[in-house]
Amino acid sequence: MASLARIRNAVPRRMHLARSIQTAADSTQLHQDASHSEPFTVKLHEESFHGYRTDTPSLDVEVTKENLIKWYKEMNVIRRTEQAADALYKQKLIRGFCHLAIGQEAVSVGLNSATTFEDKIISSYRTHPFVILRGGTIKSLIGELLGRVCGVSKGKGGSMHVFTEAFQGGHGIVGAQVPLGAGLAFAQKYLGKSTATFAMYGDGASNQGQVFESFNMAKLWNLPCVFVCENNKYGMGTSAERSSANTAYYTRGDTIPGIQVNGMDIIAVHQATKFAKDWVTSDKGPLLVEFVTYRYAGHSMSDPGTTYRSREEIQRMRSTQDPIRGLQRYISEWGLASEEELKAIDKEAKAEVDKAVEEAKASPFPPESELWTDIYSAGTEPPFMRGRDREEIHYYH
Ligand SMILES: Cc1ncc(C[n+]2csc(CCOP(=O)(O)OP(=O)(O)O)c2C)c(N)n1
Ligand SMILES: [Mg+2]
Repeated sequence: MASLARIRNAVPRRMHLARSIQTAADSTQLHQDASHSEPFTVKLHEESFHGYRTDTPSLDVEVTKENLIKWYKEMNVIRRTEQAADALYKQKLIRGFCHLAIGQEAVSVGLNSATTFEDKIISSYRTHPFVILRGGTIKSLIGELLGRVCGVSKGKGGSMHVFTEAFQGGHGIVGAQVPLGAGLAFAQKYLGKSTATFAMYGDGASNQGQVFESFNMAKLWNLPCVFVCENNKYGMGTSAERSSANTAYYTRGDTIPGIQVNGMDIIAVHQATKFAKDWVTSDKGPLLVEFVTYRYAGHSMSDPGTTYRSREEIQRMRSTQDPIRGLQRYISEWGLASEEELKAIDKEAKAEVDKAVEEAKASPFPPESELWTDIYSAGTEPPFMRGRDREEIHYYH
């Protein structure tokens, strides 16, 4: 139990790994409990959070072995899936846009870990992980990327337009999802629900007028909206420093308080998300949360990702900040699983993804008749619609 845990305030143990922010747990206490099935407390590094107009979340976090292993598995599955997407794109089996979130797995998995499917999450086009985490399957995600009928959007949306009942998309217009998120939060408040909306946007999107307009309305109406800035340091080929006069994104809500979070540490992301959900569902109004993270790959598949930053920078981030390796180190160090067990989880994740890829490839492309469906809600269609040229006309009635 948490109360049994002896929390260590001392300097974190792995300073030499140069992770800017770390967690530390009481390994003595852990070794006394061979099953590790009881919750235990870890202490986050004191630099895990920064606050603006608010106190920061507690650095003491209660976790369980089951949760840590689950997050490790989810992050592995997500990375393997995105690596598979990368390969399928290079084989020209995925066409059009494709944006990968490799390196940013702690944000999606951590956010999901502290929310329920009743909460709303809406984001941009870098959203493959949320399909897997929130009700979709690896097959339905890959199928969508391949444009097949088994895809979450029946193969008609592609990489940027993925939705599930518990994930509100999947939006290609930079920043457009932020006012939509405020609208979702408005509905939650209007319907008297005790749930939260997480409206996500990037460092690049953060300078848009519609983002500030959404902040203003959410504050005026005290909406249960968490505005989540996923600061992966770049908007396409432009660094945050070159695009934003103020790169402390968590301070940019004016009267809306904010917290900055180490987005490479899943335990910090989990704790911050819990804090944010509690905040907005206790009628305190909106909150800004900035997750500081890093994208390893290029902006999209057409960007090698190395013309506006050095290879050394990417390599340094990979070797010192990687969210999966970071959690792996904690799990090993705290004696929760052996190296072999962790390797087996990764192997299983790869096999699961390989199988899903084969199944998705076997799914057919949608028939042409599908071009005319899912545009209007049933019964509200116009008499006819024009297609790609004048001669192509589809009559609904
Ligand atoms: C309104 C609009 N302007 C420009 C673009 C082109 N565009 C696509 S992504 C992007 C950069 C966004 O960067 P950021 O918000 O940091 O998100 P990230 O890609 O890093 O996740 C731009 C300018 C767009 N899709 N929509
Ligand atoms: Mg960005």
